[in-house]
Amino acid sequence: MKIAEIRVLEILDSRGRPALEVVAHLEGNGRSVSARAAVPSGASTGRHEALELRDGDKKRYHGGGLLKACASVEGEIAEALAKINPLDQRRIDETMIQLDGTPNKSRLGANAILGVSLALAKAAAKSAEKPLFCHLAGDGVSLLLPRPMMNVLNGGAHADNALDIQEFMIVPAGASSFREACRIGAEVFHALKDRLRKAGHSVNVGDEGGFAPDLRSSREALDFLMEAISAAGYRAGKQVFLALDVAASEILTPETRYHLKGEDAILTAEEMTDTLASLVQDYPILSIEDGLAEDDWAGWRHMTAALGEKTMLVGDDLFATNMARLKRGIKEQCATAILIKPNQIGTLTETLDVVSHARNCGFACVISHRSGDTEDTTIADLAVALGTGWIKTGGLSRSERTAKYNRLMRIEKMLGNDARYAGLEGIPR
Ligand code: 2PG
Ligand code: MG
Repeated sequence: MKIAEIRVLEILDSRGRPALEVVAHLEGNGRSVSARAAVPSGASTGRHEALELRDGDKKRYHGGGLLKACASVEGEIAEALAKINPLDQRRIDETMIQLDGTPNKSRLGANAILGVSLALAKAAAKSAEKPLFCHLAGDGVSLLLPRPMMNVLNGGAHADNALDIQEFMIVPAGASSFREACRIGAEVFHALKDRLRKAGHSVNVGDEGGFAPDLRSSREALDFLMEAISAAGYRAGKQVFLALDVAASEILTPETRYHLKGEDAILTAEEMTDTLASLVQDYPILSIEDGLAEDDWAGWRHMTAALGEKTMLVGDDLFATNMARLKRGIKEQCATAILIKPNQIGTLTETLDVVSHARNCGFACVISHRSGDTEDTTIADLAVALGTGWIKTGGLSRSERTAKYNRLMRIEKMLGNDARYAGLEGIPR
């Protein structure tokens, strides 16, 4: 088959901001297939991410328009890819990287490049008449349904409240299947709603579909989670675990201190580590993401030595799904896991390379959504295809979040007896 046409559209993401959607059409052998992919967008965006190109024209979408990125897709990119085999994903992605010519994809836009990369991958899967997760899974890779990290309390840049920590997540690792994990997650979510409401708190949801009550301290938030887990009839630390995304780059002061406004504290990296260590001591927290800021390598080294055996330490802004940063982290013993967001780097091939390098070095990989997301479910297929065992894709409300959970339940059903849920594998009990 060959690439017949690449089209693009400005659609809306879950926050009502423009998102880029690419539709790729392939033709050949008397057949034609087409597939679409949408590119999500962050709020707590790291400094080392590839560049999301926005127009800056205040007259459209308050500057957030994507006409320049759209022009990249239908102009230069479509032209450069016209003769390339649509099944050769590496060549497609390398061609776009070279065409862009900048280290952070700022000329054509990482959003433009990723949209094309993913739409062509999905079209290639269709042309092979395979679901995306089968097409992306290499031979001999065992398909694994990931443990979901469900963000049920939203704070930080994702909510209009005083919670310093951006994400408080529940992880139903003790479930027997992904479908059961979703049921447990939803039951705890509703038990949490009930308890928050009874305590007089708002039960409106934040950007990622978790509640966003005006709680002040991390411990208060964690206590609500512990109560909700037991009120729903589950045992914390046996069936349901907790995870945090501190998103610490967002609370860094110019003096390289961490400002916990809700708790009225300004901490050094060592003090932050002690604070997190005491939370790990008191609650069944199996993972902490971005416990320190994106360029605090010395702090990360210390935190990893102090906490790396007790809980998974995930680098999000720290690594930005970037191979060079990951290699530095591995060399300097910073973090034990990496968050994988395809739009932080801008092509599928680079995303896959980072996952494969991380795993070869013993790092865990958590496939992740963005806070501004769409109904696109590519990351669900990616998590199964790569068998990473972890996905982070929001709370148990808002369709852009549940779309990923629903896709994973459909995949599990499709796999039947071959479906395997990551469950408690590798989790200290
Ligand atoms: C994060 C993400 C997703 P954002 O920090 O991990 O939860 O947030 O997309 O705003 O960067
Ligand atoms: Mg994060």
